[in-house]
Amino acid sequence: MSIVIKEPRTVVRKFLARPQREGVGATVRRSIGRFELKYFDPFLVLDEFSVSAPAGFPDHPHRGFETVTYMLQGAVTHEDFEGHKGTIEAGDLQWMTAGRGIVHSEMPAGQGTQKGLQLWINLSSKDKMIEPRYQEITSKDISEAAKDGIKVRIIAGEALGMKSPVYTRTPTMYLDFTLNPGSHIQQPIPVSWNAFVYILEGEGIFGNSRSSPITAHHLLLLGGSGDGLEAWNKSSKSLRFILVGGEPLGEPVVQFGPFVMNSQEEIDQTVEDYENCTNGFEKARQWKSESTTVFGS
Ligand code: FJE
Ligand code: FE
Repeated sequence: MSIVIKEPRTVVRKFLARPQREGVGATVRRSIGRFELKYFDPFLVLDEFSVSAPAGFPDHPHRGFETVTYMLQGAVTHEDFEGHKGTIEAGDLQWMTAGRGIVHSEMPAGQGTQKGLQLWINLSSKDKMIEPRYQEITSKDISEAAKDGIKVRIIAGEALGMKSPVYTRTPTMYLDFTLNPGSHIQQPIPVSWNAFVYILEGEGIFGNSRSSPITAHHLLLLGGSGDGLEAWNKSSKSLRFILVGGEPLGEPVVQFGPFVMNSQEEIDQTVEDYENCTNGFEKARQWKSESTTVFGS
């Protein structure tokens, strides 16, 4: 392999994400955002979600961060208070910058179980009140590279010489790796960034080739220095995991549910804005999603 990592990162903490209830009747395996790991700067939440109709995530607001939804199986329809509506299917991505305010619903679109990952990325104080924006990328437009038994889908950032078209306001990398049995990767990560691995399928060895294999639904925090990740698939099945990294913001975080600001005053203001439908929440006044109209009381 041509890329050489001088100082591979090691696994410093490991968490198993167990299923818990979220939204209305939905199940999430929450790794980042749970009590023991409230924040991993700039990441607020990582949920591996599983939802079947009529369960879902009906009308709710967001302010101050981005949500990144990456579908693994089935489809989810989202609908927002500005009339933006769309369905993302397996392999598709929705990168939503909530900024000053979004109110939306996220509901299953197909039969059976819909599965995916939702990552919440914090915005810096200067970006918290920006205009909301969507970047929606269908599976066929996600850059993919393959080499030596490794396949990587580049959701954000760069790998194996390929780049993602996604613009990340908080500098972020997000890679979906599949390693065939016997393969090995070396992936550069900026030294000053926080980075983690979340395993989706199979079992892998991370950081040190002599360490024990780690299985699906585990989150691994990678050591705070080092210039990359080394990982091995020494098993007989394929290994799939995501590698996510981001530049820490180093700012105070005050969270109240789906509102994430820098101070309690800003949270109080946000609650007021949401209640009064002001400062970005104007269109929340009359709005109700079609999905709620169908399923709701
Ligand atoms: C929620 C605020 C929220 N994990 N994974 C409060 F934003 C949500 C929420 C989600 C969510 C949605 C999808 Cl599609 C996937 C998710 C949280 O919408 F459930 C609560 N309680
Ligand atoms: Fe949401």
